[in-house]
Amino acid sequence: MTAGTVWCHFVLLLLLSIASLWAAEISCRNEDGETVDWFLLYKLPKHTEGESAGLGLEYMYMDSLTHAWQLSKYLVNMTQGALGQTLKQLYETYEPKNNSIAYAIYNDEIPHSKSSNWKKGHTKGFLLLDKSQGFWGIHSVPLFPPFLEDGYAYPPSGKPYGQAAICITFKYDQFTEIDQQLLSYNPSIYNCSIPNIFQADLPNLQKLCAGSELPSVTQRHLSKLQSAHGETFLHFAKSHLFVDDIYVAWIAQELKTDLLVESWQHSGHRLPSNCSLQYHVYNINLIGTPLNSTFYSINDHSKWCVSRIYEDQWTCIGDLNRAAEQAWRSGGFICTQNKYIYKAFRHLVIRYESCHDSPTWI
Ligand SMILES: *[C@@H]1O[C@H](CO)[C@@H](O)[C@H](O)[C@H]1NC(C)=O
Ligand SMILES: *[C@@H]1O[C@H](CO)[C@@H](O)[C@H](O)[C@H]1NC(C)=O
Ligand SMILES: *[C@@H]1O[C@H](CO)[C@@H](O)[C@H](O)[C@H]1NC(C)=O
Ligand SMILES: *[C@@H]1O[C@H](CO)[C@@H](O)[C@H](O)[C@H]1NC(C)=O
Ligand SMILES: *[C@H]1O[C@@H](CO)[C@H](O)[C@@H](O)[C@@H]1NC(C)=O
Repeated sequence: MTAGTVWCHFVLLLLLSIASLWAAEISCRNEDGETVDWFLLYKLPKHTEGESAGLGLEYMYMDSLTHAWQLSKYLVNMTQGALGQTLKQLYETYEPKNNSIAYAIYNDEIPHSKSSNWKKGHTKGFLLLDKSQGFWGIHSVPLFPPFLEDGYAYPPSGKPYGQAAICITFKYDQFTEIDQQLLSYNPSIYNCSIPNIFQADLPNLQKLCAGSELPSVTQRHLSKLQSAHGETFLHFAKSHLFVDDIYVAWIAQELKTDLLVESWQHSGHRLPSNCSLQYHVYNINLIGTPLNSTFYSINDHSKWCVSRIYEDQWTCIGDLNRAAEQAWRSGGFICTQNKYIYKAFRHLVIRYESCHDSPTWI
C-alpha cells in the first residue's frame, strides 16, 4: 500500500467510527433510520371520503427536516417506517441487562390485557434513554407498543380510526423534567427498566416502574422542555385532582388562544364547543388531507388541537378527549409554536362547530 492509500483507509475508518457513534445515539429516527430532532405521524382512518377504503395502515409523516406532510411509502406496521426505526432501538438494539439504559412503555390499554385502571392516566407513550440522551413518544394507539419480548408490531384495533404520534429527541437533563410531568400523569407502565444509576434523576419513573408508593401530586404542572436541537415545547400535565376539561379550563386560557380540537367523540358525554371563558374551544368535525381525501372526526382517535388564529401558531398533541368523564383522568399535552407543525395541522381543518351549533367552514 502506498502512503496515500493508507491515509485513505485511515480517513475512511475515522469517518466510519464517527458515523457509528452518531448512529448509536438514542434518538427519534426518520424513515431512512437517520436521527431526527422530532417527527410526527398521522395514521389515516381506514375509511376516508374520495378514496377507496385503505388498509387502515397508511400514514402521513413529517419531521424536523422535511417540514410538511408526505404520504409514507411504508405502512405503520412495518419496521422500516419512522415508528419502527425508532422503536428498533428498543426491540433490537437494547440489551435487557444493560444497566446504562432506561426505558418505559405505558398505555391505558395494555397489550394482552382486558382490564384498564381508571385511577391511572388516560395516556399512551414510550421513552428510551441513556445518560446522554433519548426520546419520548406520545401517541393515541391502543395496545401499543408491544412488550419488549414480542418485538415491533401494530395492533389490529389501531387500524379503523385515525391515530397520531409525536416523537421528540431530548438531551438527558430534560428527562428529570419529564419525570416530574409523568408523576402527574400516573401512567399505566407495563414494561420498563429504570436501573439504579437513574434513581437520583428519575425518582418518579423508577417508582412508577416498580409499582411502589408515589409522592403526592399537584393538580397540574406546566413545564418548558427543549429538544436536543433546541426546539421549545410546552408540556401540560394534569393529575386526577384537576377535575375539568383540560382544553377549556387550562390550555386555551394559558396559551391565550382559541383552540380547534380534534379528539375521539364516541365515548361517554361528548362536550360541545365552549365559548364560556375568554378563549374559546371548538370541536373540529371534518378533516381534509393534503392528498385531497377527507374524513369525519368521528373516524379519528387522535387527540390534538391548533390555534384558530394563524398568528398564534400553537399546536398541541396529547392524551385527552373532549368528553365529560375525562375531567377526572390524568394526562397531558405537548405544545409547540413551530410554524411548519402549525401549518401542517391547521391546514387539515375543513370544518368546526361554532358555539351556536351551526358548522363553521374554513
Ligand atoms: C402489514 O399489514 C399488511 C396488511 O394487513 C400485511 O399484508 C403485511 O404483511 C403486514 N406487514 C408486517 C410487517 O406485519
Ligand atoms: C449499554 O448501553 C450503552 C449506552 O447506550 C452502550 O454504550 C453499551 O454498548 C451497551 N452495552 C451493552 C452490553 O449492550
Ligand atoms: C365551558 O367549560 C367550562 C370549563 O370546563 C365550564 O365551566 C362551563 O360550564 C362550560 N360551558 C358550557 C356552556 O358548557
Ligand atoms: C389537491 O387538489 C388541489 C386543488 O384542486 C391540487 O392543486 C393538488 O394538486 C391536489 N393534490 C393531490 C395530491 O392530488
Ligand atoms: C418486559 O421487560 C423486559 C426487560 O426489561 C423483561 O425481561 C420482561 O420480562 C418484561 N415483560 C413483562 C411481561 O413484564
